[in-house]
Amino acid sequence: MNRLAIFLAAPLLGALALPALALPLAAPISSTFDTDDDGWRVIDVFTQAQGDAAYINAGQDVEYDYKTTGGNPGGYIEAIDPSDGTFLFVAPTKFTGDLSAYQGGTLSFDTFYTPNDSNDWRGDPDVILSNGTTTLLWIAPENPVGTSWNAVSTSLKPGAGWTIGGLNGPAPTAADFASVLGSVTLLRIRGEYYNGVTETTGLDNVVLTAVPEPGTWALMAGGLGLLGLIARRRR
Ligand SMILES: [Ca+2]
Ligand SMILES: [Ca+2]
Ligand SMILES: [Ca+2]
Repeated sequence: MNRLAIFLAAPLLGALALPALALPLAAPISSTFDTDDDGWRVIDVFTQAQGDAAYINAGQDVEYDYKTTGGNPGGYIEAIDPSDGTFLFVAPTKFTGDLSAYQGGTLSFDTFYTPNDSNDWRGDPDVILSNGTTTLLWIAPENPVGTSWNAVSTSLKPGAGWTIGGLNGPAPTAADFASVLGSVTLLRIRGEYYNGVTETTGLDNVVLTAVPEPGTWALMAGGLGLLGLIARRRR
């Protein structure tokens, strides 16, 4: 292509590439508890059997507190262990439905519990994600350490430590993630961290983030390259 052709073609190609720069990347879904509890609930289940259907699906609502300060930053929610069963934070509906756009993305949240003993209770998953048929569980390699806010994060893809149906279940495939994320019916986050009816657990900054597909990056890079070419040619 000679220089004249590039000069003529570049603006056209640039215009075609511009939409790629704005390819819709699903916006993060988040609860920062800045103004209220954002529709979260806390449930207590009266069994500790890992992966048991009741453990995953059932539970009884218990009271918890919305705090306007002391979060990371601002407001957060906090629950006091209500029984010797397991208690969990239950996400509102915005964290359910078709979340396919978040496959391969990350789920992160901040938590603390007090008193803190990072070796104390490892019997419950940190995250439960289900479509009502297949349930994915994830537990961090270690419990949070210390009584101040801890950042916890996992990836929604194979190889990130998820299991199916129980903490000792098989590892999910990409197809399993696609199935669950296609119609999420529940997202629950761990509250139970300490053996005995002892702990107070806080939750803040729950964020579901999509990551661009490799193809998106390529298109963006291509678009940027064309814009650079146009800029050079116009000088
Ligand atoms: Ca907050
Ligand atoms: Ca408990
Ligand atoms: Ca406890």
